[in-house]
Amino acid sequence: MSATSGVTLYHWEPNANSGKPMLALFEKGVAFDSHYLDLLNFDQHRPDYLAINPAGTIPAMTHGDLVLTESTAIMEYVDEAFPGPRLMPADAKDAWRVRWWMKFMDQWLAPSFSMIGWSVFVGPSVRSRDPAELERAIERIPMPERRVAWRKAISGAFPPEEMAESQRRVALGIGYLEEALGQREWLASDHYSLADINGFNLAYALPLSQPALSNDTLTPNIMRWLRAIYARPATKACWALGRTDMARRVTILESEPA
Ligand SMILES: N[C@@H](CCC(=O)N[C@@H](CS)C(=O)NCC(=O)O)C(=O)O
Repeated sequence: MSATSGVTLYHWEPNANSGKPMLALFEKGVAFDSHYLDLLNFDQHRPDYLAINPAGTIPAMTHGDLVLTESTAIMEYVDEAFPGPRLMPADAKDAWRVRWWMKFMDQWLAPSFSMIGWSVFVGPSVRSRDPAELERAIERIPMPERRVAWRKAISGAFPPEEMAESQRRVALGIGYLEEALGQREWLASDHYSLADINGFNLAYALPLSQPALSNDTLTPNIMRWLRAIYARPATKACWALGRTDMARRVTILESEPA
């Protein structure tokens, strides 16, 4: 997509934190220059990207001279700065609910999904590489806490109690989502909103990653919601930018309800 909007998005796969501003831009119909960074190749720690985001994390977005970081804050900026369908409800109570869900997901639920993802996908994807080369890549990471996360992922040394706590939070989060989606069509209001975009980026692979907890029998409302978001043209366009097997996992949502 070529950008007449002056927006460049630096992103990895169309999921998790990268997927949030990607999907918001597609929903708003904002053309942007897509700059794919391969997280597994440590592209996010190379000097040309650190010149844009010195923290060395993805995503980042530039709009003219402005450099924006933090995926949820970028989504809110995109919604405010560009025309197109509003993704934050005008009604105060609905807007509060959108922000409640985004806070809950970003602070409490997403780190648990992330820990599980890093232990089952990111770590195993890079573990077979030359240890000296990996160590040099880790030394270049600007944020100490990200160095710790990479070391844990590579060694597979996520403490069992931390993994158990992450699994507990994911199970609880699934329960909250199912309950909310039993009350209304979308997560936070009667209209599709940033809360749905945020939630989809966490939960799209639940029927694959947590099949005993999330499926058509146990969580029919989550499954209805995931399939409805996946069917949106913006979601299809967004996920077409994925390059790895991880992005292909979303096609589980093409299955018919059981
Ligand atoms: N709170 C930030 C988190 C950004 C973040 O940590 N992104 C991860 C990918 S989802 C990352 O860049 N990891 C790269 C690394 O740790 O090397 C946001 O929401 O944008």
